[in-house]
Amino acid sequence: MPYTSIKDVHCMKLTFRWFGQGFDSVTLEQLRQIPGIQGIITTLYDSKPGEEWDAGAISAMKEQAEAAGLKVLGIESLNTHDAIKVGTPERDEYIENYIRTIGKLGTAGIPLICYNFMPVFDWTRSDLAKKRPDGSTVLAYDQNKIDRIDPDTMFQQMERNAGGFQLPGWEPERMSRIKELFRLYRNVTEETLFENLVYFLKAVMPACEKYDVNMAIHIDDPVWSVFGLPRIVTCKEKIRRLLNAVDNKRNGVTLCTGSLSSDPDNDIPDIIRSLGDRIHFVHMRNTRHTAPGVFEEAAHYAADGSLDMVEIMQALIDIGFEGPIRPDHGRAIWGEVSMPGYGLYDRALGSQYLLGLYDALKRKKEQGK
Ligand code: DNO
Repeated sequence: MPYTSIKDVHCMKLTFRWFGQGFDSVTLEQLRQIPGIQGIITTLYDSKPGEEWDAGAISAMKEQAEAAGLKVLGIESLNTHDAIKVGTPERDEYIENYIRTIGKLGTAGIPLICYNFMPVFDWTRSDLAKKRPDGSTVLAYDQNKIDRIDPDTMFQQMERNAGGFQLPGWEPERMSRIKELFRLYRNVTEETLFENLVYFLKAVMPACEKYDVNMAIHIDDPVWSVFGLPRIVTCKEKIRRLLNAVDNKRNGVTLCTGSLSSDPDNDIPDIIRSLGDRIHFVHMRNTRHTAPGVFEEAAHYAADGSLDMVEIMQALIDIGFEGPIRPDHGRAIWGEVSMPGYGLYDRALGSQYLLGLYDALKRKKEQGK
């Protein structure tokens, strides 16, 4: 039988998150050597939520990636200002900045924006380096621990344990105003947060259409209220409600398997099939569940955690997903020092497992099996 190349089988685009020079312990040159990588997902890490991005900085970011042989396939994150989430009168000014940034990203040919709409905090963990029996460490969440501390203490703990790296979504200047932020969100219920998100999305959709940019909201992490703050992107019904409220294909989702899996009742393959072409970006990782509200991250390999990674990949193939996908948080292994969750080694291992699943399942599908 003649040798047939599997090259053309890849259409889902393998990417890696990269925080930018000076912020990331991993280099573009290292990323480029990962088999199958097509591009990076990056950001202007020192920009502040609400700020309009500079066109020159966007081009420099692109040129730097391209010089290393990689494309910028998306932004993670372009954060929304608290005024937009709370719905204060200044929100329109910040939305205008966001719209202008969308225009600049679209003009630069960057087609995707991943963002979240969680009040005060981005993702939350109770432990940034939980030791496993094999000596590796992982990010972990234990609701019992969270219940015993206040937000200020949690931030201080996270900062102390981050190994000198600035954690994504945990900007020190915002965290120093934690009490003020909590006051700001005092009257924000799930319903007002949802309405403010719809208001924001309706305002940015025309720019997304004009400049061919997809908005992909990240799943809340974890998918329940932490410190009494509302959460609205948590399960199939709530995501569908959001997509229907702004029924434009540009309004889509970052399907994050790890965040969704914080609630084992979320049937991820079913959610993927239900969202279909409104999934613009995928974060793939595996988690291990020990008790309700208690989980830790695992290697991408299915048997290392609780998620059926094979079925999840099958669902992505079934909906014909061809967008960017990235291995999400890895374990810290082999003595690597990096931003918690974002070392090179374990994400590189995980990425090859994901490509293996993809190639095998895709070929089977094409052969009608
Ligand atoms: C954590 C990430 C999040 C994500 C944001 C998107 O590792 O998945 O920080 O980038 O929620 O805005």
